[in-house]
Amino acid sequence: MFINWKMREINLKIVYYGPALSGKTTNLEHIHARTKPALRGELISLKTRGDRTLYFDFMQLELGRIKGLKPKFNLYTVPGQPCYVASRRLVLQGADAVVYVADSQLNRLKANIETMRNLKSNLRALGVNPGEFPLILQYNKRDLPSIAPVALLRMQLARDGAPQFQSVATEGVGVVETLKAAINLVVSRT
Ligand SMILES: Nc1nc2c(ncn2[C@@H]2O[C@H](COP(=O)(O)OP(=O)(O)OP(=O)(O)O)[C@@H](O)[C@H]2O)c(=O)[nH]1
Ligand SMILES: [Mg+2]
Repeated sequence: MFINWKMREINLKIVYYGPALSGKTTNLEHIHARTKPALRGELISLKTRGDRTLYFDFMQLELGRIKGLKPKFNLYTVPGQPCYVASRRLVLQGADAVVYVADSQLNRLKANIETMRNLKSNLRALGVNPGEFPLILQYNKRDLPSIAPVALLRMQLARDGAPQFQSVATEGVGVVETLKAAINLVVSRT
């Protein structure tokens, strides 16, 4: 969180985190396409040639007011590929909340668990207690055939009380609900 008193702006950071190809960038693309241009900035995507996130995606949303201040939500995605572990930590720095985008496919269960472990270790390295950090879970790709039951994903990934959503990011299902929950969580702690 960063407050610019001169501009009366409050900057809040929400990071979409998760394994490679889970749908993080797709979430931001949908949010960008659905938000009025007056309320949002450009979607900045730094991609590899194969359309994979190289460093991060970024967009800014302006919504409502908090205590007389204008909130600016800075949305980021991390690159999910294992080789970009250092970039994930950099992007995570200063986050006010994380949306964990899990890939529901059974053959990605291990990758989901590993990336959750990586998130927790990165939070600890940044001096944050993962047990108290605002976390929202999104179980994505619910349209695909070989997916894990939500109960299994919940058992492996979730923490008691963390908001959870099922989604099909390519169709925009569950995307806005997830973002709203993240915004609510961040605002309630501001
Ligand atoms: N069937 C299906 N495909 C999806 C869904 N969400 C995303 N995809 C597809 O999954 C692929 C990866 O999506 P991205 O949004 O680029 O994934 P990412 O998490 O940003 O990947 P990295 O940047 O490599 O970490 C793309 O081909 C998407 O179209 C979904 O809900 N259902
Ligand atoms: Mg991406």
